[in-house]
Amino acid sequence: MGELRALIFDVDGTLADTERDGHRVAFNRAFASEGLDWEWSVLLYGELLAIAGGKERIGFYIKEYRPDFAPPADLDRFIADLHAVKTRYYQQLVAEGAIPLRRGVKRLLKQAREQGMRLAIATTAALPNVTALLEHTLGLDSPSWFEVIAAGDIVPAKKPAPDVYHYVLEAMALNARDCLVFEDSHHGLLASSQAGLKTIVTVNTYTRDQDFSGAILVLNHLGEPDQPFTVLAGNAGDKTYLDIALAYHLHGN
Ligand code: XBP
Ligand code: MG
Repeated sequence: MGELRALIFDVDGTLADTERDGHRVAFNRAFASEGLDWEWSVLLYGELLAIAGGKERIGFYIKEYRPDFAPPADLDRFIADLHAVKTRYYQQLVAEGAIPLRRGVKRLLKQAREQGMRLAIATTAALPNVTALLEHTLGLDSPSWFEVIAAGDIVPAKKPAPDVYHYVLEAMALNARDCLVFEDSHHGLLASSQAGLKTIVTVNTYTRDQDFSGAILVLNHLGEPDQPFTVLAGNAGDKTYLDIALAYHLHGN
C-alpha cells in the first residue's frame, strides 16, 4: 500500500457538468455558424458521449449518422477546423459563467492544496477548454494549482485507454498506488482502473446508469457540510461529504 500523495481529476462531468449545457451547445453553435444543419439533442448527445474527444465525436457522427453528407477531400482538416470553431463557442459559454463547478469540488481542491496534496488533471477535452473552465470558476491562477494538466491530444489513444493516466503518473514520477482519481463515467473509470488507479466516481445525469463496479466509492456528488452526498456504492462510513480525511481513509482500505 502506497501513501496518498496526489489526487487526479477528470474534468468533464467531474469538476463541472460541462457536457449538456456546455460542449453540446458549443457543438451546435459551431454547426450552425458553419452552415451545417446538424443539431445534437440532449438525447443524441448522450449516445455520442460513447466517443471520447470532440474531434473524434464529430468524425463518428458523420460516419454513423450522416450518410447523406458528402465529405470534403481533407476530412481531418474539416473536422479540426469545425472543432476549433466549437472550442471558441465553448470558451464563450464558460466566460459567461454558464458552467459552474459541481458541488464540493472547490472545497476539496482548496483543502487538498492547504494540506500539500499534489494535484493533476487527466482529461480527453482540449487544453484551452480546460484552462478556460478553471480560470473562470477557480481564478486566473488556478491552472497552476495542478502540477500536470494532461489534456486533448497529449496522448493519441483517448479514454477509455489508460494512456492519459500513464502520462500523468510518469510526469509526476508517482506510482498508481500513491494516487486517487475522480471520474464521472464508465469510460473514465475504465481508463483509470486499467492504469491501476483507485477511483471515486461522482455520477451525473448522463452517467448514473453506467457500470461502476471497479470504483472504490460511487457518489451522487462530493457533498458539502450542509449538503450531504448519497452513497450509491461503496462505504463512506459516517461521512457525509468527501474531504481529505475520507480520501486518506478510502485510499488506505
Ligand atoms: C470528455 C470528452 C470531451 C468533451 C469535449 O471526456 O469526452 O470530448 O466532451 O471536449 P472525459 P473537446 O470527461 O472522460 O475526459 O471538444 O474539447 O474534445
Ligand atoms: Mg468525464
